[in-house]
Amino acid sequence: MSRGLIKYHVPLSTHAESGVHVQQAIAVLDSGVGGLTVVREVMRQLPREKILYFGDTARAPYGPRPAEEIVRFTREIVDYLIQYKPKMVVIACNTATAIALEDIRSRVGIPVIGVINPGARAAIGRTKTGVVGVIGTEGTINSGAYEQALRQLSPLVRVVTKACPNFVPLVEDGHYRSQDARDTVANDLLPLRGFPMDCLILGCTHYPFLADTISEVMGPKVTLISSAYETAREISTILHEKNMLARNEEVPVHQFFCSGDPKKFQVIAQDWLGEQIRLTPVVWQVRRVGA
Ligand code: I24
Ligand code: DGL
Repeated sequence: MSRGLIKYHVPLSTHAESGVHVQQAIAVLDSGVGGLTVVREVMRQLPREKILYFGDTARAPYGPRPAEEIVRFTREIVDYLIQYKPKMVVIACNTATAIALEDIRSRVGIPVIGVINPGARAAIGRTKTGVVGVIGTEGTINSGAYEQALRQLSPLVRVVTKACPNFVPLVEDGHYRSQDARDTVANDLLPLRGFPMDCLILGCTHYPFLADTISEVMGPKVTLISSAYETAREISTILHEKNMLARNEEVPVHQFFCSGDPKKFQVIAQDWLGEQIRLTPVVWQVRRVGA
């Protein structure tokens, strides 16, 4: 009797009732469109994985916001994405990682990855002088999260940090190849140039777009480290360790959510990812205090 049951047993899946296996996705979130750099790297390194992406474009940028808001916004996004039963959450925004990673980790029962540790690990693996530079938004730099991550990996490392609040607007205005961009970058990185650093972590989703200019200013001895590549490697390692890598033959259908103008999001995402995307606009239910 039990043998028959085993023979016709339907394997458990997230949608066991229907008997149809639905692939569990990797949930990726960001303050806006910058996290698409991580998405593109995951699509390249892990082409079988289904991605759910949330860009909080209505409330970006997060960089200048108080920590309390960033924690609250990140919780809201994770609560939204968790409905889709993802297998992992990736916080692709450096500012949200710096401020909310531990909070989110303590609240969900699936692996949560940020963009700070992967970049920090790459820098520690590469530095010979033991001096590592970090640039990011005000939120990221003021949190001290990079120093903490780097020191945990290598207690004697010397860390030099600098907030560069002018860089995100340069990229978003599309003027990141202009003379104005070169002048701004040269001026804002001036305080870093006296240090014997040989690695500089681009601790913000947008800075890779300024990489050529940053490299020109810092000189050929400084290796730039961007987190998108390193984070996708980390996702791959963790999914492999937990035996959770996707095994499907067919190409996954990704899904994108954004809280702001869906047309603007779609234009940037399709341009950057080089393919058509399925987009769902999200309207937050805002409850005003006293209303
Ligand atoms: N790049 C970014 N953000 C923008 C932009 C850009 N506009 C042009 N480009 N706008 O980030 C942010 C504000 N928008 C977001 C959408 O909703 C409305 C508000 C850079 C990361 C992109 C992955 C230039 C641009 C582009 C496509 C690819 C790359 C890029 F249009 F730099
Ligand atoms: N995504 C943010 C980060 O990586 C940059 C844009 C913002 O300030 O929201 O820190």
